[in-house]
Amino acid sequence: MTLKYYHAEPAANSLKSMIPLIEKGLPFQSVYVDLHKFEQHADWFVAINPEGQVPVLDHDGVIITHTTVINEYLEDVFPDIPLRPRDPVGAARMRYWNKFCDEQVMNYVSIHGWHRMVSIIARSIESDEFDRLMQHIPLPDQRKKWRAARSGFSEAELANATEKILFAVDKVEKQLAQTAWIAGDEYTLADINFYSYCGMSVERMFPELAIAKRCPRLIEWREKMKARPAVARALAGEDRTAPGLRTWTGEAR
Ligand SMILES: N[C@@H](CCC(=O)N[C@@H](CS)C(=O)NCC(=O)O)C(=O)O
Repeated sequence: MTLKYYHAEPAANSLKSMIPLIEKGLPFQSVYVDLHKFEQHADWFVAINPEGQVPVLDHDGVIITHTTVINEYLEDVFPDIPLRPRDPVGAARMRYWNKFCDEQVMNYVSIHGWHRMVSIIARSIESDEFDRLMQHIPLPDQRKKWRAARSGFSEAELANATEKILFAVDKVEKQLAQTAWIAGDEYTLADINFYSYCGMSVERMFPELAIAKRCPRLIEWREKMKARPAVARALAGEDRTAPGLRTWTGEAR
């Protein structure tokens, strides 16, 4: 059996499926894809994932993409160390939170991350070269996002994203008043999901939101997450981001 995991820096999507691999004690080959060099759009990588995005799991030649799908696949194939409740109600609760993270959190944190990091990278590229790079991006929405990053996200888009993030942290804070972990009293993929997209970086990315004061339980939960050996190991992964641009990965290391 061989597992290969194609990923970028240990944050957001790349972190989200790396943690389960490590939690489950699965030996895997790590293949770093350098987003700073646009390797995700290179022919060799698009041949593996036609959508030109990381992460990707290759399990004995079977390619699985999209973190929530990868993580459920790992549960189905390697159930010995479970990160999904075995009872249907518990699993449904976990999936509810995964859906929330995927649809209501990921993209909004990402807009701020792109605004602070990808915009700077996108603007440092000459117009002709930028147009050439854009032609290699398979997903139309991703192409639009790269162009938006270069021209700049609007104040309204950024404010809307901040509002969504505040809603999310308040929702998680409220949940953590009732249960030890996000989807109940068990540590699950929902914790890994919210941590990777938002929990690990929200305080550092948005100091003006005074998260520690507003959401003390979230901070306590984040420390519990960071203290897990699997999470610590995943966070210690390679980071080729220029130190000044470490929007997501900075303080967690
Ligand atoms: N829904 C996908 C999102 C994957 C995604 O957005 N990956 C980002 C890295 S965090 C990426 O590959 N970005 C490169 C690009 O868009 O050019 C998942 O869950 O895996």
